Amino acid sequence: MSNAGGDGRQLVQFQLSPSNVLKIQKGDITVWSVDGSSDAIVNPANEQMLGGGGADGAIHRAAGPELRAACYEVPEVRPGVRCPTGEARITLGFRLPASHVIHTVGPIYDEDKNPEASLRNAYRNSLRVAKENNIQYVAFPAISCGVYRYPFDEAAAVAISTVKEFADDFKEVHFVLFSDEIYDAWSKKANELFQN
Ligand code: AR6
Repeated sequence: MSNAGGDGRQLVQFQLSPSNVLKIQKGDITVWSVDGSSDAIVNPANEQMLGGGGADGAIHRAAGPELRAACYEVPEVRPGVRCPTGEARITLGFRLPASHVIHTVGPIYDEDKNPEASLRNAYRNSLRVAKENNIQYVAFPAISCGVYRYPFDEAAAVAISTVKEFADDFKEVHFVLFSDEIYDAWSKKANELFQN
């Protein structure tokens, strides 16, 4: 682990494999980008995939109306559902600094029969879609930790352990977290999981 900020900036990083770094930072995912050509931010969307509140709303505002149009083109798997819970879809990033957006749907914590499995699927399928599209840098928010009310500590364990499975597949995976509380939960869990 290293605190790469060194100046009080909230950023910790872990070398997951010789080629892959995990970075946990506080920030706004809508301004995130590493190279603008093979980077993707993950959007914690809903099954309809046409925008909403929280990070989804912020991402759509920053990306411009082209993003909604691209989402609209994603075929429905059943009426009103473009991306079932736990699955992921990719579009371009349009006016965002990141080249792509991976839309995934996390579980509604109180309603999902197995929220842990659904959250793990959301992370796993986002990373699979990223890999299939030759994305080298991926940034996640804390999927389901807002409107969908997933407890932060439990979500951190699922998020970080799932990213670890893909240690060899990306140059960098980032978590870009909006609040101190979530940033603290993620950094604590990563310290636990990567302590050797
Ligand atoms: N950058 C990074 N994280 C953010 C940002 C941002 N700009 N804005 C919010 N967050 P949420 P969910 C954090 O509610 O729980 C939407 O209406 C936020 O503080 O965005 O998966 C969708 O359309 C929280 O920690 O997503 C769905 O209907 C985290 O992102 C539903 O909400 C996720 O909170 C999805 O709910």
